[in-house]
Order: sequence, then C-alpha cells, then structure tokens
Amino acid sequence: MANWLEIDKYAKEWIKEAGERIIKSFSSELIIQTKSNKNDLVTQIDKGTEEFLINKISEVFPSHRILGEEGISKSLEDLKGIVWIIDPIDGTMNFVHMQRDFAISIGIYENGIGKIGLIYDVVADELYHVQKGNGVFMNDIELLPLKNTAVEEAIVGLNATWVTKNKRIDPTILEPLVKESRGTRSFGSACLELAYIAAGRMDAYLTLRLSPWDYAAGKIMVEELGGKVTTLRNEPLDLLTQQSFFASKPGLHDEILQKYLKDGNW
Ligand code: 2AM
Ligand code: CA
Ligand code: CA
Ligand code: CA
Repeated sequence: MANWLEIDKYAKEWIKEAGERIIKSFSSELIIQTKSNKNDLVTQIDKGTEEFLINKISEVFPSHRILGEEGISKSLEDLKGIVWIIDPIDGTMNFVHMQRDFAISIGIYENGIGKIGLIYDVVADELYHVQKGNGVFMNDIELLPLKNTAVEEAIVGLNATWVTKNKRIDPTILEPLVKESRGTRSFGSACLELAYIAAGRMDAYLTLRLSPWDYAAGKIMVEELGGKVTTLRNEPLDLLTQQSFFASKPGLHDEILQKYLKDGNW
C-alpha cells in the first residue's frame, strides 16, 4: 500500500525547493530555445527543474513512473502503478517575458486515478494542493465547494487564438460565448487557470489543445470541489494524449455545452 501522506510530504518539499531554484535563476542568463513553432518556448530552467524533480522522485520512490513535458519520459504506454505527471514550468512564455504568472504542476495518479495535485505559483508563493478526499487548499486556506454560476455572470478562461482563424475550430463558434459571458481571461498558464477555478477566481476554462502535464494536478482539484473536467465534446480525458479541454463549475459546464457547443459541428 502506498503511503500517500509520505508521498505528499516529499512532493510538497520538492516543489517548494524547485520554486526556490527558479527564483534564484532570475539573476542568471536565460537560454531560450523554440520547439514546435517560434512561440513555443523552452529554457534551460524548464529542463533543469524537471531534471531536479525526476532525480528526487527516482531516488526516494524508485518504483514510481514519471511523465514530464521536457524530459526523457515524454510519453507512456499506460498509467499502471503510481505515475507522477509533471510540468516543470507551466506558462514558459510568462516566465520568459514577465517573470511571473507561471507555475510548477505535479499530479500524482495511481492506476489512472488522481490522488495528489500540487500547483505552485512560484512568484506569488501560492501552493494549491489537494489529496483526493481531503479537500483543496491554497497554502493553509481551505477552498470551498464550487457553486453554479450562469454564463452571464461567468468569467471564462479562453485564449484569443480560438476566436481567430486556426486549424482546430471555426472561430465563429465560440464568438457567442465571448459576447454573452461576463468576461474572458487568458492567463497563459493552464494549470493556474485551473487553480483559479478551484479558488473561485474564475468559473470556466476551455481550450482546443492541452497536454496531460498541463492539467494533471488541476483536474484533481476542480473535481474534488464538485467541478467538471472533460474534453470540449464532454468526453472523459485521456491522460496519455493531447486533447481539447473544458473545466468548469458543475451547472455552467452543462450550460456551455448545451448552448454553445451542442452540435459538436466543429
Ligand atoms: P507551457 O507554458 O508549459 O508550454 C498557454 O496558453 C498554455 O498552453 C500554457 O499552459 C502552455 O504550457 C500551454 N501550451 C503552450 N504551447 C503549447 C503547445 N504547443 N501545445 C500545447 N500546449 C501548449
Ligand atoms: Ca511548453
Ligand atoms: Ca504546460
Ligand atoms: Ca511547461
């Protein structure tokens, strides 16, 4: 039997230590490389942070498996056993340009079931954490169960990419949601947008493309508080692939699907 209290204790210690290393790195020169396109950035700090975490995990928990954005284990065949799903810096563009609004995200799953989620907003020093069944916290403050909000009063996380010409969705489909919701936001860090839903700062977040390390931790938090997390076609998420993504307060999830995405004709 896994000792989840022990795993949680180490994970919290390591994520904080990784954050301190990132803060120290602000005074050194960044080496910025591009990946799939000219705006898809990675730095030596993304890679160094992931390596730091992987070394710690393999040292203390050699039987645990690891899935991470930048490292040697970018894909897994299955989710058997205990799997740590890591994004060393979520919001690399914010990290590079703004030195704020990025986070370290760690989701720990057992046979595909989310057990522990940690999202650390390094600069704000806000650690969002959940142990499935024991509530969600921001530092020491317990977060409240999510209540429904109507679209007209909802703040929706949505990147402008999806309402301009793109290869995944007709940009006119999401236009009514942009007009009818109270407002849209795009923070540039998917895991922080999920932490914000958990904290009640935002009501929904949707995107046409997200990877498991972006949402592995946040999904556990939003669900623990009664929210819904699916693809944009209301399917369960597959933690082994990149998919569309939709997290929201419970009633709002249905309302947005019914009113704005009903036909799935996109
Ligand atoms: P990253 O900073 O770890 O790359 C920005 O809108 C959000 O989308 C961030 O969480 C970012 O994660 C993620 N993201 C950026 N580029 C992406 C890409 N090419 N594919 C999938 N997700 C991406
Ligand atoms: Ca990236
Ligand atoms: Ca990411
Ligand atoms: Ca990243």
